[in-house]
Amino acid sequence: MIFRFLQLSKATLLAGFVISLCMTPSHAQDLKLWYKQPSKQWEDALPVGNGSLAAMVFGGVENERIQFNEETLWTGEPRSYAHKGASQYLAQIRTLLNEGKQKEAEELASEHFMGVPLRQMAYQAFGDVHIDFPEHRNVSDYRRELDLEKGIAQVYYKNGNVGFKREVFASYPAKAIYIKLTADQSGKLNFAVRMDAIHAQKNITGHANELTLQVKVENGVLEGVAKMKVVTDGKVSHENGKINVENATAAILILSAATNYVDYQNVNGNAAAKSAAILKNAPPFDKALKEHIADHQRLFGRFALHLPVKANSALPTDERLVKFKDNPDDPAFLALYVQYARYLLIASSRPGTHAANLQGKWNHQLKPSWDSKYTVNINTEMNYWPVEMGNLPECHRPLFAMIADLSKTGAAVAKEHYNANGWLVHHNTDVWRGAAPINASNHGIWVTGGAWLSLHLWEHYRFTQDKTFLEKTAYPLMKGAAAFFVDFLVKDPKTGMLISSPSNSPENGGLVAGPTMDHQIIRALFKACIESADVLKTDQDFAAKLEKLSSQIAPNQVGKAGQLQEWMTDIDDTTSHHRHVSHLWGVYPGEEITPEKTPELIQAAKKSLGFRGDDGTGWSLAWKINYWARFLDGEHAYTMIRKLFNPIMDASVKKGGGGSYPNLFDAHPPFQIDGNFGGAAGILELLAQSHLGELHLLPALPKALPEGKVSGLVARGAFEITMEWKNGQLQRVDVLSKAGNPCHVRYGSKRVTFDTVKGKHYKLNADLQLQ
Ligand code: FUC
Repeated sequence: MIFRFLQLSKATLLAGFVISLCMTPSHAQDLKLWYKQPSKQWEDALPVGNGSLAAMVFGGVENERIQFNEETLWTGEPRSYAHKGASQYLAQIRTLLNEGKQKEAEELASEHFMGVPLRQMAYQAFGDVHIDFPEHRNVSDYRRELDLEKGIAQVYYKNGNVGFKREVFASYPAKAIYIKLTADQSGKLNFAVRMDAIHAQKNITGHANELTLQVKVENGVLEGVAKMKVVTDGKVSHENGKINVENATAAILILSAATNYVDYQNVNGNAAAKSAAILKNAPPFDKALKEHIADHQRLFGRFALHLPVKANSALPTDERLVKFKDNPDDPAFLALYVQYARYLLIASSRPGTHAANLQGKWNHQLKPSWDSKYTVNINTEMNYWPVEMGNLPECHRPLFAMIADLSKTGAAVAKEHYNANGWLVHHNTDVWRGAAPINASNHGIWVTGGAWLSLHLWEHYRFTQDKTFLEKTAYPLMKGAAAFFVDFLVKDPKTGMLISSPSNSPENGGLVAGPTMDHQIIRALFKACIESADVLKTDQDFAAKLEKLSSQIAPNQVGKAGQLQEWMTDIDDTTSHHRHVSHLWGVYPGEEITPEKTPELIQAAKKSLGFRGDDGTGWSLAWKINYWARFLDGEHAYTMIRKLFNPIMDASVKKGGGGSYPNLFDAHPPFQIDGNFGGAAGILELLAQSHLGELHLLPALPKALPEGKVSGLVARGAFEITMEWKNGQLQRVDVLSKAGNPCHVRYGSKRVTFDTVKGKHYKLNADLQLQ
């Protein structure tokens, strides 16, 4: 059957095209990733996303591949991972640890204390859109790019003397992915489009101008339906699940995808109906594009970072990345990296969607590394490190929704495993909100995942000063997380201090009593609850109880090598280069160890980090940037940034340290998105820090960034900073007070304090004098 769709005006289509094709790559400060060749591997392709849908655009010439995901397609089914009766073994495990019998404790825990099943479930690839252009064999002027400001991936080239353009975006308002194909000469666009998937259970059908892909996961109850509609001025025919378009000037493909997942307890959704409704309601391209750009810019445009453009800044992104290794004189590249992280947050974590997982939402495999789930002993939290400073507070919300779910599943685990009130999460979770210990007792029994996550609620309050949020959302969840530790903390027979046992210093040293990191996190959570109770004028008794317990928790200790001890006993291996440096949590993201307040502990923390060395996986490098920023050592932080930008051009190389792929995705290796976010947060920490109640401007500016300008950078207390620096010196700063709090500003040894009125700007000169 043949259809003709004549809704598109050729004149309009051609007008936009010519302008874009003339764009040259000379606008080096443009916030674009761009390349002169198509992707050779997945890690070259360019990501788009609207929070729930994600896609990777390869930009191939004869075959365009758009690999896509929908965030709720996971293996498994609703279940509680709690191990019935586990709490009967708690006392025995503790006793074995106290007696120094770690192996026996781990064995007992393996048998009776681990989650059921032992492993959590995996995030799944959904499908691929393939667009074939068999005539395109004589190609010149190729360019593909990702425009971070507009949120659009584009491909341009000429085939013979005809110019072709593709635009791809994932719209949050329309809930769909739009692909527009255009030729700059009338009727020259010919292609075939089809869908496919790597799932064993799949079904592809077509009808008129629509294609449907149904998939079902191998191990589990979830199924997905993706639909695509083709709208064109060309001739459309359908054969065997493939749509052919001939003699067109433009074509628009609209893609929707959905699953039967409703929430972690309910899988009774209707994937086909949801997917069809999205397509039915999808606005026409021009309207969708306009709404998409407006929606994207409302978030993206709040923050700007200008760092100088140098010779290498004009290069394509992959060449720029390679050049940076030996000649890092390309400050604008850091600005691009920060903005890319903001782009990726907007694309993977929007209100109403799930939190960004280990790969954000971008996954092309059925067995992705670590199942592309949520590892909460660093990785998931790191995803959200730049969200508040980067002025994207609403992108934090999916994490809060996940915490709310976990407070329920985690309460069952608190009861079943520890006979305790409140809730906790161990080191991982998945779409089913698993909270029990998984994988192995030597690292799966780690009790402070929920506590750390809860501190994100507190941070959101500190940055926004939103008291309603504190009262209704944050405090009840934080209180539940703290209540667990009121019951769980136990007296160490050797020191008489309260300790966290059994637990683990993430993935290092096995099951232990009293890892330093746990104590830092628990103290921070208690402090946050005490301060919240004070703000909300509530729960004074509970706050007093936390205050008392906090003072009894085992303190940070300095060991014989001058290091900050990772455990209760002084057994740190100073030759270990382990990727986790968990015991420095109190330096970042915590704040109990600071150069001013605890100089001895800062020295010890530096010693520990020195022993661990500068190498590591992607996220480990990113964490170290933040550590050095908090040590106020911009030079060392910059060394770590260079390492994070280490070019890894071939993604099949999985050995060696971390770095960045050609599409600037973080390489653990393999791809893990946490490093993108942690790295961006680290760069922002060089420009401003606000965790100690004052706006500390340019606290750790490296020599490599002597000048720049930032605007819309958010600080705790709800202040928005716009500032400029030159020759490594602050020139001027404008502080917007969003909540009317008193403002304390610090620059070097200068300090100033002034009262503010909500909504007013305060301008200060380089001497911090109000102008
Ligand atoms: C933790 C880390 C690994 C990896 C995984 C997802 O287990 O130790 O390096 O990042 O999470």
